[in-house]
Amino acid sequence: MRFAVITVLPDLITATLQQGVVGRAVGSGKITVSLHNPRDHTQDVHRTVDDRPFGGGPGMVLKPEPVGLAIEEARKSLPDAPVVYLSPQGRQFDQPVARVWCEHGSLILLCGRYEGIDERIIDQHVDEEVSLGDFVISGGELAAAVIIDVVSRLQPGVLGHPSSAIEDSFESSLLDHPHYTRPEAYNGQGVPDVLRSGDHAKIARWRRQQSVKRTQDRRPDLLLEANLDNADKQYLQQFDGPGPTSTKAEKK
Ligand code: 9D3
Repeated sequence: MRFAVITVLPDLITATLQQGVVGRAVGSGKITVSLHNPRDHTQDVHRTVDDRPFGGGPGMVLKPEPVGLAIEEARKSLPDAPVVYLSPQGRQFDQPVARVWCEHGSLILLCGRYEGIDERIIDQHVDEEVSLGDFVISGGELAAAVIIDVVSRLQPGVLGHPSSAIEDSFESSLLDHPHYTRPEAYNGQGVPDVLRSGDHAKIARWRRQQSVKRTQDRRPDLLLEANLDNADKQYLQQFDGPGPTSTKAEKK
């Protein structure tokens, strides 16, 4: 997978590229990331990348020419990559979007700063606009780092164990089960007996039930997408309250 990132703050991306899973993916050549700074495409002594908005108002806007030149530079090495603009106005990024982007083989990630980028850049260069969610971050760089991480994890061989990629939350539409390690007692709290029983079928069943119950409690929206089997459904039934259609009055 090949990424190009257009950013006026490249240092916010480089930390991600040097550490952990993404760091190893870069080191082994499974992903490549090039950085393109609009400031390197300015002509004036101050290397100006921003200016005041037409129509007035607070804040600054990224100027179109340096951003456009940085995109064109990135395009030379990734001619077929869609240009993705990270912005609060985009549709929300999720695991299915990441899987589709994997198929492209390359991505150009465009990071905004200040109030945003001149709209003509979006009209002329941007294929997709995505947001991480309904909260405010100071620019697109941390969002681009998240996207590089998510998409890199989907590349063959990037995760140590192939089943890790499949078992990741949201691939199965179920939340993860709890995890425990040594010591056996921490601040007086023990570990569930089943995990020390050595009965691997029983452990697998317990973990599945924990996942299913947590998903029902915390993310019932995900449960609609999950493939629950009869054993899962039967397990959940014990937590059913007297629903509105099962009251004595309505049963008649
Ligand atoms: C005044 C209105 N704000 C827009 C909602 C101003 C504003 C806030 C944050 C303008 C730009 C930004 C910078 N944010 C991003 O570039 C960004 C972002 C985000 O803030 N939240 C979630 N996902 C993303 S992706 C890029």
